[in-house]
Amino acid sequence: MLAPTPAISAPRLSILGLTALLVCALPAALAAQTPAPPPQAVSSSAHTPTGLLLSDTTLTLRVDALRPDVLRVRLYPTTHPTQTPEDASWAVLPAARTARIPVTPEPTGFSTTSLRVSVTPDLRLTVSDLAGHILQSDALPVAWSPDGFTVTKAKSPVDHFFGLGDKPGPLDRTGEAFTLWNTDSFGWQESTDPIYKSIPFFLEMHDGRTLGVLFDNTYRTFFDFGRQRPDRYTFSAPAGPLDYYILYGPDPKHVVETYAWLTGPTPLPPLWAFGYQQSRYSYTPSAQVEDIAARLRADKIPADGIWLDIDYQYKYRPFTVDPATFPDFPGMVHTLAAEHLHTIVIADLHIADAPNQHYTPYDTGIAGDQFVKLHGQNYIGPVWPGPSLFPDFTRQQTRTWFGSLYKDFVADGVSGFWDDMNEPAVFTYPSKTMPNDVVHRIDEPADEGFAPRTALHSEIHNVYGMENSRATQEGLLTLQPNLRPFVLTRASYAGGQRYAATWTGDNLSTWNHLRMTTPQLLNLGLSGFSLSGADVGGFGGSPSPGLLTKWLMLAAFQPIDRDHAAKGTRPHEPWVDGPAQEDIRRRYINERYRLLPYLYTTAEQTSRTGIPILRPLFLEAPHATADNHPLDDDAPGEFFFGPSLLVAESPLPDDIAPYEVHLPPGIWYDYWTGAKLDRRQTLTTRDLEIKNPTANATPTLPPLMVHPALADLPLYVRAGAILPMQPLVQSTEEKPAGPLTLRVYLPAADATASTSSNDCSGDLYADDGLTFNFRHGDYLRLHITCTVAPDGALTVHIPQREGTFRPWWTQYRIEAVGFTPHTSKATTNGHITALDRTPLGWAATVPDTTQPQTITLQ
Ligand code: NBV
Repeated sequence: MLAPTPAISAPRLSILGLTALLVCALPAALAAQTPAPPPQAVSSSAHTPTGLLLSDTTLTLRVDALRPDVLRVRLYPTTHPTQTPEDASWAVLPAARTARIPVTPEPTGFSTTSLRVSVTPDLRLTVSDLAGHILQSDALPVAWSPDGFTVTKAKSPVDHFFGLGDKPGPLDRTGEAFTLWNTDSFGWQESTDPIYKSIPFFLEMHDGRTLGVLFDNTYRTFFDFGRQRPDRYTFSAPAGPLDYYILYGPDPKHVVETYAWLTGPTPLPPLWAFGYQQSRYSYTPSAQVEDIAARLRADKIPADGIWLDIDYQYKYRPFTVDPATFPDFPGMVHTLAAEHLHTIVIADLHIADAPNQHYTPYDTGIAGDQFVKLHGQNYIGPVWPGPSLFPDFTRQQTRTWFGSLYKDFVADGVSGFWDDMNEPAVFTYPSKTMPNDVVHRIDEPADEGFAPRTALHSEIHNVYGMENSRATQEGLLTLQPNLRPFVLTRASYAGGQRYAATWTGDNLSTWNHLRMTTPQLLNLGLSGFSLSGADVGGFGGSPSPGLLTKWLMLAAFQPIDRDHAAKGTRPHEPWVDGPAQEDIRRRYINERYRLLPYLYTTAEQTSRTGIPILRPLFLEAPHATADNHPLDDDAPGEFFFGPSLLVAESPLPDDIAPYEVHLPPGIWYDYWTGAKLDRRQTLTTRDLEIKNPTANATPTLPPLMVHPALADLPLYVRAGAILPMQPLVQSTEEKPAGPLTLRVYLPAADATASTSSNDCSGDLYADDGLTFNFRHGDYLRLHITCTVAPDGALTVHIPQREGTFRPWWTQYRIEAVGFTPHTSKATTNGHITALDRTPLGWAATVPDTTQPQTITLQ
């Protein structure tokens, strides 16, 4: 790890409760920097109503409780007792950043109703829960020098780390070190670091208790989770604020929810964003785009979007269309729309340096002085259009101008926008970005806390891409206030999930890259970015038929499902390898479309709670192992798609050998066959082991062994889940023909089952899929529950609807999996219907009365 030169730990003397602190012996370097105060002049009032504030001659520590389970820690040079650094953030929402609660003072710190904080005389911080478990503690005082600072925390051998966005490598980041500096990284590999995004948020899981840390510093930062020393972890920066937030669980899901409280959740995108997306660098001319659309429809590959990459533009100039290759651009967009396909276009941020050429982005940008500067002039760097200028996105005014550039595309009917190259990538080597001394201006809304000032690129670099996507989103909201924008960004920072979806950049067509998508998308979800995907089939290189098929299968269960490929690679569309491969690929895309009500319901929950769509096993089952290690460490190919569906890809997808599937304890069903798997014994045995390590009454259940064929992807559903599903459509704009299915996976009916096995419920959310009308009540939400009687009868309760939205269905089809009928009849509101046999179980179709309904299958 390239840590900043550290290491001055000024000896300090302070005890909470004392109002006067002694002046320390300052190391020469720091003493030279800091004006020496008169002896005994520095004082601290230690306790504050919301935390503590401790100063000595060199440093001031401030800890505030934002909520009982959220702390903010700041440390800064003591230049003047009342002088505090700028209290500002691009990541943290103003309301969360400024939230405070009263705390209870304690001799060495304070407590809240969840946490106890204590500080040693040398300003080392320890955070415990109220039962006395140490959750986090500084192993060393902060090392602070003119070259930066390092925070060093104690790490135990059973600590596990997650987060930091889509950095390559395993899901569990223990033993690794990372640099955060947004970097264009074509063809990155497992060991490549940094890549495109900087999300300085991580979760630390220790013996079943989870904490989150957001280190809100936009400079090039460093994280070491035990690589240098297995008993320590560190985070550091060369400059900028030492400002971090501690989020306590103990449940990891609670930490993720709290992170959404702090930085905002991923908003609900338009429904079409969950459809299959077809992309390529580049479909051109427009006739080829129309051919692709026609083939998708002819081959009955459900799809919702076609993406245009940089070649549709005139001379690669953003916000232009090449009239030679796209002579009737609006006409083409309308042709696609008639096929229920959305057009999504790339619009990079770099503005061609093209004076006197009627290039509006340049002309208006120059007129409004919208670009970043170097040595007093507009900075010009080479990118796709040649010499280019770079908008000054940390100015609200510049974002407004940039956002207005989308006007013509919006008028043409373009639905979504793709912000690429926004690290920012510049064709200058070796930095691949603009110089660190480029000058940005900060002029942000007052509640974000920034004083209007200039800032060097070294401070702004990591937020530049996020602010670009913010400009895009804000622009679209201004142009179409009631339409949900869809923006895809490559670079971002913590909190960037508020503005855009993301993808993992330029991956490669290799089996290893397919494998890496799982930990990447899981860590992105844990880091706030729920709406994410990886280029399906791999961007660089040409996938073999089997690899492309597997990739399309897996991506059907990822939040964004976009097939994309680089120039010069072989075609990637689902039909390219003949009917046998295409059939498999279509089958999985079809399944995604059948599951859209489940996916959309999950996404809507994400937009309120921050719990991601794609979830590691430990998020749903944090105590699935005897020693509380995350089950994911045993099952690297597995993940939850929403709350109830578990995808079990092979840990080595190119290997045709059998592999182990580790299911969290409980009853599970095979999604494809409806077969029931009882894994409850695992919990019982492990419980016994924890309580009495010598007890060995029942052997622990071994993992399942599976050996799927190329066309099979093992999927499991937890007992008690209700999956809302719909008839197959070719696009999300098509009205499904038939009932809404509520597929009920029967819970255990026996008394010995654990409570979670007995829980039987599911959610359903629907709205118009496009507008913000849901904010005014125009949505439908149901929390459906079910029970199994001792005689095996299944009763499903559909409660009173929430919201005014009238959905497409008029009937429910209750499909019971794991159910044995006695009379083969269903009763609802006094009406009796016959059950019919389905491939997975038994079903009854009943009208949706729009009123509360109780349906009993027996
Ligand atoms: O715009 C072209 C590509 C794009 O297809 C890809 O998805 C981006 O990650 N872009 C990078 C620029 C050039 C890549 C070689």
